[in-house]
Amino acid sequence: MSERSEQPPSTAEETSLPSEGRPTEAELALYDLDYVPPGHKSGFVAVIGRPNVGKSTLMNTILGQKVAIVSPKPQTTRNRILGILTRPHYQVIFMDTPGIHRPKHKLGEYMVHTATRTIPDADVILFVVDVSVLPTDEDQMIARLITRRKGEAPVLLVLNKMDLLPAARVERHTKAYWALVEHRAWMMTTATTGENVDKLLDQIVEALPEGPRYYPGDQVTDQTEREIAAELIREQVLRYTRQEVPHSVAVVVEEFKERREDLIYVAANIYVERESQKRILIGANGRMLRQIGTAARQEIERLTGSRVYLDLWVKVRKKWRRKEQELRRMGYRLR
Ligand SMILES: Nc1nc2c(ncn2[C@@H]2O[C@H](COP(=O)(O)OP(=O)(O)O)[C@@H](O)[C@H]2O)c(=O)[nH]1
Ligand SMILES: [Mg+2]
Repeated sequence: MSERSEQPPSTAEETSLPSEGRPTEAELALYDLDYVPPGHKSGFVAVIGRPNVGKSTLMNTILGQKVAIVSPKPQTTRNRILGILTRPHYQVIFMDTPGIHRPKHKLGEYMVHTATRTIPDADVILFVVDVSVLPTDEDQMIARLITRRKGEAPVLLVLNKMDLLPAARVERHTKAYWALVEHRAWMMTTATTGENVDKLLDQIVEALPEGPRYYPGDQVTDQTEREIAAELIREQVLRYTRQEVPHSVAVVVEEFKERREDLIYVAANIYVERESQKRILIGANGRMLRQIGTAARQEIERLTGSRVYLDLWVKVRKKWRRKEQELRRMGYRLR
């Protein structure tokens, strides 16, 4: 915080004086796309890796807020999500991506395509792996994709989940990952606690080219409030359901509007592929849906800073993950 907050103005009148509470030069400059200090660095950082290694957690930790939802289930992230970090002398634009894997349906294909096409757009590639286990064939596949990339974007290797790596395996595992792909630098991190994440950020900024500020300083993501709300609902569905249900779920926010000054009305459909999944989601006497609804509402209230009325409906769309047209309706379109 600034010093101003330590010395509250003595009267209400003072607060309205133009000299009080005015942003400093440096603060103003953050929001001014045309003002770029000499040596300003910026660029797009593709966060790639196989499912569940901690890509979204890492981005959220760096940004200091939840921009992408996270869950212990693989394939949580479905779209490319921007996370923007603006500081006086740099702007890092993270592109969080779905995990690269061997797709089994149209949704999977869409996800892998979304992830791989960030590679040529990137100024820096963050290749995130789970260092607590040895490289898998998916890691190898991603390493090949990176090696074959066109252009010069440097690769930073992130050995995440260091907290789960037993000391006796440190050498063997790190060597295996170092050998996987040519990289400019590497860092061992624990994304959940933030261990070494600041050092990784230094490496990222170091690797960025000089460039303009692409987004205003107060913009943290490219998702709309509606899209984030839909994701927060899906996050709770992932949290409370098991087995095949999580992957069969899509959430679409149909309405998002301020009913009163202090109340936002949100209506959303949760789509599943089968009647049996719908029954699971609703639960005995509607208990499951209430649980999901309450938790999601609290998350949306945190996001908006307002009270929220959440109206949730569960609907069946047979095999939506396999149909192009249905994917588009659920909001999964290449952008
Ligand atoms: N122990 C541990 N768990 C982590 C770490 N980073 C992420 N996770 C967990 O791994 C799971 C997958 O994380 P997520 O960010 O969704 O992975 P993504 O699929 O690569 O985006 C979640 O349960 C996270 O809490 C870490 O450094 N250590
Ligand atoms: Mg993710």
